[in-house]
Amino acid sequence: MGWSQVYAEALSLIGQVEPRVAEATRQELADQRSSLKLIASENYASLPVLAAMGTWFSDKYAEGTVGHRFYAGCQNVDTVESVAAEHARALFGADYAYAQPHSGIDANLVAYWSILAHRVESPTLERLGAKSVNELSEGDWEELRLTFAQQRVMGMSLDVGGHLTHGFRPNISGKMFRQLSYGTDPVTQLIDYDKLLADAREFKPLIIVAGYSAYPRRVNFARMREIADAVGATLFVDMAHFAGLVAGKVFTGEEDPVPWADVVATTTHKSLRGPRGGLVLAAKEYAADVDRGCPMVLGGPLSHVMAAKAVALAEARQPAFQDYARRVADNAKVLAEGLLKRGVKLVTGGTDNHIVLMDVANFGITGRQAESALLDAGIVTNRNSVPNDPNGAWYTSGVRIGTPALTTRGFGADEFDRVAELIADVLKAAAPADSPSGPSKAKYVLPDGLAQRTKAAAAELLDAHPLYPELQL
Ligand code: DSN
Repeated sequence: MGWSQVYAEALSLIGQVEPRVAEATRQELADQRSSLKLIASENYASLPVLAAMGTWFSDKYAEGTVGHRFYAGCQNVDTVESVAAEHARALFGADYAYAQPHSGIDANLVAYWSILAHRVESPTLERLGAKSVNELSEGDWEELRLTFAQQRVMGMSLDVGGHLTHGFRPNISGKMFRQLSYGTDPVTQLIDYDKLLADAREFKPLIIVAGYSAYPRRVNFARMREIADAVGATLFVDMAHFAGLVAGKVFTGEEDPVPWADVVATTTHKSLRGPRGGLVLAAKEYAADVDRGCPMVLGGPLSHVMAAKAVALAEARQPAFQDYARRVADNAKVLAEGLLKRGVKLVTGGTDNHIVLMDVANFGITGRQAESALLDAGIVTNRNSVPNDPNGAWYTSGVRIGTPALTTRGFGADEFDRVAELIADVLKAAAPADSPSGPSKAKYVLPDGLAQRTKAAAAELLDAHPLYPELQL
């Protein structure tokens, strides 16, 4: 029985219970097949990874850790969690790996609470001669809670590509910590490490967070380590976006966060090309506290997803993954150069990771209009603010794109140059629609036929690189 029959049978079974879900699942495949997926944080997991997620492991509770569960009968969950952690340790050269986080935000919460436990809770318990928080008097507990609330974190500014979970108010990290952002140089738009060090000396953070979700450049983690050491901070790296480039040995030496950071968190579904989920890597001193992630901040582990993480991490240890990661970075450069030569302005003037951040203001449209016009033309992206964005975080002046997904489909330099041409043509032709109060910031107009012509051109590229060719669905 081939993959087609397996999935056809599965969809038929689903359809017998809820046809709308079966139909939406089929349609999602059709939509993903027929559009240029350029969302920098998305990818296509392999069929073995997808298959590993759809099993009866979903039915098992397994709170606790390998060999130390709060439920009986977890021997098979122990196997998949151990295998996932074993692959993660080997792939990234980490002392310790924790495969339970359900998402990137969850992984970051595990990281924060492991650091708070290690740096704040443990010394307090030791000072008071207590073995656990349950032994503290009401007064000591209250004092410890207030001490948690006084801790400080420094993270990259949202305006220049940081992430909400790096201490910003809409996320719980901003409510847990006092936060100070670090930014980029106004001219080069690159991280200003000297200013970061000077600010860190003043602010004295417990934690410095390195990592980004919309910064198209590499980070020098050795320099981040020096800065953290200079102020006594723990270095936490959120590599959710670029984990695939670390796994694939594109980022090595000072650009590989794992040897420099105390704790590293990631998602598994972006450039790493695994199932939707999270992972935490830690230096030995933090391992025991990371292990307390469930039930500290996580619900029971999703064992079916841990099984899929194990499969994806095994794939990422194959030589072919290093080739993939190199192509992701090479393709991003081609995409950036293709856009630049066609008059599209890019934040930082280019890229050296998998992200390209376009500033569309000079076309007289907002990021939101650009995102919608591109979608109309079969190109899926997401709008994103650019440094000092006059249009704010909702309309924005930027559009973020990336190469991981289309590289998985087999796109190379020629295809990405053509993609750049299609994008540039749409951006140049798009214009704000009129609204009763003047030019709209959301609605746009495109010349007749352009969206259809772009879709047809995209279809030529996509048809030459089919998605899941094994599936005749
Ligand atoms: N949603 C992820 C991204 O698109 O970068 C980050 O949370």
